[in-house]
Amino acid sequence: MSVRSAGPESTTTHADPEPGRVVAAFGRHVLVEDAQRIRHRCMIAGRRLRPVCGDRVRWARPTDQSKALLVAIEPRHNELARPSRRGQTEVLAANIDQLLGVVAPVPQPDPYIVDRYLAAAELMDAEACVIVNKSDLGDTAATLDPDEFKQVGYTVLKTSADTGTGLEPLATLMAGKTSIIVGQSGVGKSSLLNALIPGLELAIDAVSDATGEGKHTTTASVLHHLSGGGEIIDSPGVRDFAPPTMEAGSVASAFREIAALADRCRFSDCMHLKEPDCAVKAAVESGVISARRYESYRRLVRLMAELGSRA
Ligand SMILES: Nc1nc2c(ncn2[C@@H]2O[C@H](COP(=O)(O)OP(=O)(O)OP(=O)(O)O)[C@@H](O)[C@H]2O)c(=O)[nH]1
Ligand SMILES: [Mg+2]
Ligand SMILES: [Zn+2]
Repeated sequence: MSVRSAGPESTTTHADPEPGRVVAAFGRHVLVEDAQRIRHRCMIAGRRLRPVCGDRVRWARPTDQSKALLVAIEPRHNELARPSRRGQTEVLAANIDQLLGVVAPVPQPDPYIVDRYLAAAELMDAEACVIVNKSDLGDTAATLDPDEFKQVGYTVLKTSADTGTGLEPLATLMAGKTSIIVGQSGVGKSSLLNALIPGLELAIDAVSDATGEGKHTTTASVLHHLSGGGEIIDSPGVRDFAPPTMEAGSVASAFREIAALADRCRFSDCMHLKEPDCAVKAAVESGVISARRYESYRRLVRLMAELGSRA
C-alpha cells in the first residue's frame, strides 16, 4: 500500500506537515493525536484520502483561522475491512495487532459471526481472542460453545465488566498491543473498557427488553490508550460481519484447522466440499474438526462465491 497524498503537502495557511495518529474518524473530519497525545480536529485534504481509526498520518497545523488538515496516510500494516453494501470494501480500522471478539449470554451469541471475525484476523495477520463477557449472567452454552475456539488455539477469556472477573488477564492480553474490540451491540465492549481504563466514561446502554438486542450505543471507532502501554479501539456493535470479498479458494486459509490439513488432500486445489480423498472432510467425520466450524467454512465459501458474482 502506498502513501496516499492529496496534492501539495504544505500551503500558505498551514505549517509543515507532522506525524500523527487517527484516533477517530467521522466521515469528512477526523481526530488526530499529535506526539504529545493532544487531539486535533482535522479536515481531510481531498476526497481520495479515506483515513480510518488507527491510521498513521501526516497533518498540518493551521497558521491562520483555517482548520488543521490531514494531508497524507502512511502505508498501512493491515486493515480490518468488510464488504460494503455497494459491493466494495469498507475499511473499519488499520494497523491492528490483535482482535478481541466479544460475546455474552445476552444478546444471544452467534458462533458463525465469531468465526468470521477470527477469519478476518487470520487474513489480516492479526492475533485473535474470544472474550465471553457477562459471565455473572451465566454461560453461552445454549448457542455458543467457547471450547470450539479454544480447541483450535484461540485464547478464550471469561470476563464480567460488572464483577471484575477476568479483567486482569484481559489487561495482560492487551498490554503493549494495538487491539480492536468487536462484537454485537450490547455485549459490553464499552463497559469492559470503562472497567479497565480509569477515568474513561464511555456511554453504555442496556440491551432492549423488547428485542433482546443492543442499542448501538457506540457510533464510531475510537482509540484509547492503556495505562500499562498499548491501545484499544472501541468499535460500534454490528449485526453481521464478513471479511472482504476474496476468492472462494482462499477461505480455507482463514480457518486455521482446515488450512493445517489442506496439504493432505488428494487435490492441491481441494475446496474440501465434494472432492474425494479430502483430509478435511475425513477430519470432520472423525470429530477432529468441529462439524460446526466446518459448516461455517462452507457458509463463508458460499458467501464469497455470491459476493464475487455480484461484483
Ligand atoms: N450483567 C452484566 N452486564 C453487563 C456486563 N458488561 C456490560 N453489561 C451491560 O450490558 C449493556 C451493554 O453494554 P455496552 O458496554 O453499552 O455494550 P457495547 O458492546 O459497547 O454496545 P454497543 O456500543 O451498542 O456496540 C449495559 O447495560 C451494560 O451495563 C457484564 O459483565 N455483566
Ligand atoms: Mg459500546
Ligand atoms: Zn480437502
